[in-house]
Amino acid sequence: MMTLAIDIGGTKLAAALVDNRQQITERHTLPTPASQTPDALNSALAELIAPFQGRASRVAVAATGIIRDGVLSALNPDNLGGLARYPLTETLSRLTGLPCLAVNDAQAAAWAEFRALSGAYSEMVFLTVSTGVGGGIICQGKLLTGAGGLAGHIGHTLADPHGPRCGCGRTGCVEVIASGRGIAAAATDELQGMSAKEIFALHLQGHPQAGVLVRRSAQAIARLIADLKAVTDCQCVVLGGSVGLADGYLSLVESFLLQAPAVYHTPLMTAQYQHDAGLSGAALLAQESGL
Ligand code: ADP
Ligand code: BMX
Repeated sequence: MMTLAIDIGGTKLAAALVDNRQQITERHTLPTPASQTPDALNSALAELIAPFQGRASRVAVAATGIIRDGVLSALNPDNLGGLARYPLTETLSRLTGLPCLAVNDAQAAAWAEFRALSGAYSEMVFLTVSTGVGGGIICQGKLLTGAGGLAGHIGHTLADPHGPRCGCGRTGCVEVIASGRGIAAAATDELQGMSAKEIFALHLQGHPQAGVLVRRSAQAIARLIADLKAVTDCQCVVLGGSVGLADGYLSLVESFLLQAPAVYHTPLMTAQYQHDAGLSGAALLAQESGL
């Protein structure tokens, strides 16, 4: 049975066919529409899934934002604005004629990565450092989604009370400092206007100012991991997202984490599904739910 898996991120949209053995047979990506309106997302989704029409028997979506009863609401409207209550599963069922399951992108990725660890751990956290900073928490082998879908939104815990204001309405969240958007927003002088990808590439070439921005991000993530260790006593943390997977980022986070007392240390790993963790996790959850 084929699943049409869709990943809606703040920067890119991805769709793929996933079979029951989690093999991804085809993948298409599109930029997330810059015009943050329901109509723009409707059109982008229609374009994204067009090549897959009639080729799957269910749809599984991993999406940035809080997902409650198949409805998407942005926690940080700067990342995916204009979508106070976007009817995600209803829209995709209408477009495809198929049943649809939707889950937060980082929660979905956490499930895929937990399954990939084949029962080695029962307590783990997945962390995506991407357009935003998202998370998925596995507790006693179960994915936490919370009463209303908010569980795991660890990018919106405090990194710096004197930091910049976050799009979610709070001040100094981890996301506003460590995310791709946060890295780009803090750039000054010749780095101003560059994306996190460009800044990261310069950091790898030894650019000192770019290095400061990347280390500021990695340090905020390391502090977050120490907090998560204290809250969940997780046996490992898995890192994903394009910043999280970038060359050398995990080792930087590790070096900052090692500066904390040993009780806060936990093994760090890169996502086995790499950039496909959200797609794979949504497909797995749909399969396991018997949709
Ligand atoms: P999404 O948030 O849509 O899931 P990504 O995981 O690709 O998408 O994250 C997008 C962010 O990652 C952007 O801020 C982008 O500039 C940054 N980025 C993309 N590629 C890289 C890279 N190779 N190295 C560092 N940052 C990257
Ligand atoms: C934000 C929030 C989370 C999401 C995280 C990573 C919105 C729109 N999104 O904290 O739900 O999991 O970003 O999202 O409020 P990504 O787009 O970076 O993958």
